[in-house]
Amino acid sequence: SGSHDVAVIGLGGMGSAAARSLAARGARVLGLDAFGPAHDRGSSHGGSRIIRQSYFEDPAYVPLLLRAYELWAGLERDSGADLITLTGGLMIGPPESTAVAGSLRSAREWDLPHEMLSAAEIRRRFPTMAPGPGDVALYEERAGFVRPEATVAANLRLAARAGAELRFEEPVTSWRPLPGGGAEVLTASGRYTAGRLVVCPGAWAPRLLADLGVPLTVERQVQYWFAPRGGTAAFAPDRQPIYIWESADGTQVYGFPAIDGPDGGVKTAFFRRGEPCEPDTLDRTIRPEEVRAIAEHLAERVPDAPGRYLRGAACMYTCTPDEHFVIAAHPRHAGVTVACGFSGHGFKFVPVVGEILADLALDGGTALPIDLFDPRREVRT
Ligand code: PYC
Repeated sequence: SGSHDVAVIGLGGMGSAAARSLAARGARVLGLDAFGPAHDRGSSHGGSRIIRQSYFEDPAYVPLLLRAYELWAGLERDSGADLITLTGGLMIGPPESTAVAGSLRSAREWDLPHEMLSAAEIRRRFPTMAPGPGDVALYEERAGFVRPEATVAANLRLAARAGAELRFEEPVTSWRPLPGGGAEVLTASGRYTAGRLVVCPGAWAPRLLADLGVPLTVERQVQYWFAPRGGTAAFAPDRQPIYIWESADGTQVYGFPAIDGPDGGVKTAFFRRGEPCEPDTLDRTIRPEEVRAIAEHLAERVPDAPGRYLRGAACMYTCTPDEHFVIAAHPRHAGVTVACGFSGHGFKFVPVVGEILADLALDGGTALPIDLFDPRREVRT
């Protein structure tokens, strides 16, 4: 209804942050989502996401993380919500593993506070962890977790307070640039026009950004909660850090402390090992054999964590071939900005991605370094 300065397609982590940043800068924003506010149908649910700075994926993420930490504090201040908790974090594995060697590379390149721990030191300081003799860890005090649903809800509240029109249960069926500038968006029940478009479609990117030129694959990922053996006391957030643990074969498992009290259990999952899926037909049933597989894997590393299985939740990753994000002006359509392909490690960047998307949509560029996320890059697989 009426014309807006910017329409934002998708109000999950990235879209809600974009809507907030755009509205805060005075843009008349329309936000559209296929489901309700802070829903669990996409990739922004499950109660927790890891945040860390010594980024093993590539040192180029570090300046964005440093800015993200500032913005997380601002988002908490502006919303009054409790969104980020620093518990410390362990990146564990053989010294040459990506998790350890990559984290150390970023820590050194950016002079980030960190400690290298031997297996014996890991065991002494963090008694829940049972590293093998060949394991070491990079420990960083500034790692922790953020709250995805509360973050999306906070962004949406702040966006609405700044005047954004947010429409839910309204799936976008198509969009197109208009010949005279601006764009048209069609939904299941309406037609909208806006001067600019910001497309944050999550797992629906293969459909809504089909001509982006980046091959995206959507993966089913399961998050599991267990009641630890012996109770949650040893896993309390002031004792138990978040961890990403890489095995010699490259498998990564990650986990959180008991962040929701004695009955909430501890969350764990495999990182980057999902089966291909379609977002509209995602199998949300958790299979006994997958619960068994994670419990067995974890039992060898964090022996008391996989006590009694509590529940699981299916989620999705939208992956690029090199697992780096796509954040850019659309290479083929003026006035269209895109953010997708977060490849399972995007949520910690939510506030800085919102800032970048507002920069790109309103100013046509950003001072933050985003070359790694260019959809026209040569992708290494
Ligand atoms: O980005 O830290 C991360 C992460 C861990 C597991 C999934 N994503």
